Amino acid sequence: MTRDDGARWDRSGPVRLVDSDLGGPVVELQARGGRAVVALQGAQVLSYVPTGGRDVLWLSPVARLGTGKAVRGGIPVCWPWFGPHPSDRAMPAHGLVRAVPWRVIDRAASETDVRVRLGWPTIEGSTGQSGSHLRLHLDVKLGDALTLELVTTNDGPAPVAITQALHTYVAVGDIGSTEIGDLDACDYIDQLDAGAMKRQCGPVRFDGEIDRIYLGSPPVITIRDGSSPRRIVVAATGSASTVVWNPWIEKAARLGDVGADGYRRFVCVETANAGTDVRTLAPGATHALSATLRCDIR
Ligand code: TA6
Repeated sequence: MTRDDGARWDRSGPVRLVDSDLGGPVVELQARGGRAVVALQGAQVLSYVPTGGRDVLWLSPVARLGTGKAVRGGIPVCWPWFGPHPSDRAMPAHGLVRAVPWRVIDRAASETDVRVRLGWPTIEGSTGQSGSHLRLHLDVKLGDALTLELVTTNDGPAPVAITQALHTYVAVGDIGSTEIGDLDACDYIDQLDAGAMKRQCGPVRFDGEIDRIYLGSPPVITIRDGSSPRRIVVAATGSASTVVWNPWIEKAARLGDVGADGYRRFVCVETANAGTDVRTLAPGATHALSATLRCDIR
């Protein structure tokens, strides 16, 4: 297997490019702290299994690469807009890069961790914002935790505003006994109530569809899975908003790729620049959005 730059990939090393059984090429990362799988399509992390534990990420039971559609699950990259396009409803939800093949730019391995850098193949014009020239790469680093850093650089002559998210599908034993305590007293935009601004009171618990953009959210959020001792910690940088979503029964049925009771097996906790947390990059400026996932009590 050769990389885009022609260098030969070894098939046994800690960073391997292989053809997955999902129908497309993936990068497999192996380190002392666990293993992860990143699809070239969308630079989408599909799996993260800490050593001695189980997958931190939920993946659709009907996930397929190469269909032209984004895969549901793992950590989709929503960029350069989150949700519907701000002005053009003909544009796809969650931006333009989830279903396109990214290029492997670099990889590295040390005693403690491994890393792969994937870049977006085209720069100018494809961001849905006329005349913009944005450069994008994603670093995926696996050590004792999994860190994703999504870096945008404005190579154009004018300021460009973006919204974005690392749309993490956190695997849980049962959504009904899952709670998130760190968002208490945070304001949120309720996407299910015409964008009404509301305030969180107490832990976030789930007994129906939830689709909220929390503003001013804390940098570290813990998901407590009541059905097991497991705690998943999501730590953010470059973000001042967190999206929490679960489709519940009816929306999951409409989506068609969640599976029979799949809605009970995940909660999306998305490290974002969304809602009013818009990031404007001046010419030559760079913005990095990062999420680190760690599993406490495996
Ligand atoms: O992150 C929440 C959300 O914006 C929901 O409104 C729902 O649409 C979800 O993303 C999944 O979007 P997708 O385009 O992947 O089906």
